[in-house]
Amino acid sequence: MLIKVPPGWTLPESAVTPESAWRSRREILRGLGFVGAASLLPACGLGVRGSPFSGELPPSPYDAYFPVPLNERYAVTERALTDPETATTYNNFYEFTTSKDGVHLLVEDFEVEPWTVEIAGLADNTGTFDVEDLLTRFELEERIYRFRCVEAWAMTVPWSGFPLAKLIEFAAPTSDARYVRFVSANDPAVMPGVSASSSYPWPYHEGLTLAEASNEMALMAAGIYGAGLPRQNGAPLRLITPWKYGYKSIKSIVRVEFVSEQPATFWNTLVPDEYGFESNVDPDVPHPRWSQASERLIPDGEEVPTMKYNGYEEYVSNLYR
Ligand SMILES: Nc1nc2c(c(=O)[nH]1)N[C@H]1C(S)=C(S)[C@@H](COP(=O)(O)O)O[C@H]1N2
Ligand SMILES: [Mo]
Repeated sequence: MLIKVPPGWTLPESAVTPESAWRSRREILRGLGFVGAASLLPACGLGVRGSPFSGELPPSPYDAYFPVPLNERYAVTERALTDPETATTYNNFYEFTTSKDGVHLLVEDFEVEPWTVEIAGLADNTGTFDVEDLLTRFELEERIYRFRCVEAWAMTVPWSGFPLAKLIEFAAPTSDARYVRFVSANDPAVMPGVSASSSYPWPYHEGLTLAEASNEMALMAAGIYGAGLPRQNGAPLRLITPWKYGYKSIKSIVRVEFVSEQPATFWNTLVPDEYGFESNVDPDVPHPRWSQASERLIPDGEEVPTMKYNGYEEYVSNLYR
């Protein structure tokens, strides 16, 4: 069970108790037509049951780890959850295809079990770890986060996983480590997009400062909607940095490396004028080709104002003073 921590921003009166938070969330889920029998169990103790949904997701070898308790500190109250079908069929995963609605149709041969993650570089506890070792080593929790793609669409998703800070603590970086570099799987034999975009700087790679990576918001996600992460969403383990544009949230991670210099990143290498290293969500900094002042909630297309740091200013602004 998770320890209850006061929410980081003011919640409406109706959402301040575990029961009411759980109930209102169930109502959202029921409104979307996917409340199953499991969700009718009462909220237990201080925690809240994790997302009850799993029926419409493709089976995952990691389903047995989920659902996990919802951590209410990370609720989203001003907008509804995105339905799971949208979140699992409208994807950016260029290793497969640049067509968002085609990714989920191309992942069939992508094997995500067994899977190892290499912890490397400037740290005391480097090595190759089975992903199941990580999923049992760190307490898993569910968090509902806004997710904002640089292309100006947004969704709201219940991710399950563990804070990246826990993995960093486990890795024990040395005092020379100032950045964390992440690398995705890259297997052209089962990823048709790699050869189709052969001039791209594969493997997909990303980076954060060590301070950003240690921030409580940075989540290593292995589940979605109370089930194992579908391959199109970056199984078995991907990063979620919800205050940054979606391309920082690297999928299907095989390597986490502690380094002293700012690492190159996939999109910054490809189009340096359009995609920086930091990439924080900011309504006042337009993309060179479009405004970032508003965003489109998928699938309905409702336009809402973009929030600075995607609404997570209170958690992350101390990183940028
Ligand atoms: N390895 C890898 N990770 C990636 C991408 C990618 O193409 N390859 N796309 C990024 C982008 S642009 C976005 S918006 C999100 C999309 O995540 P989703 O499909 O789970 O919504 O994944 C990010 N992580
Ligand atoms: Mo994106």
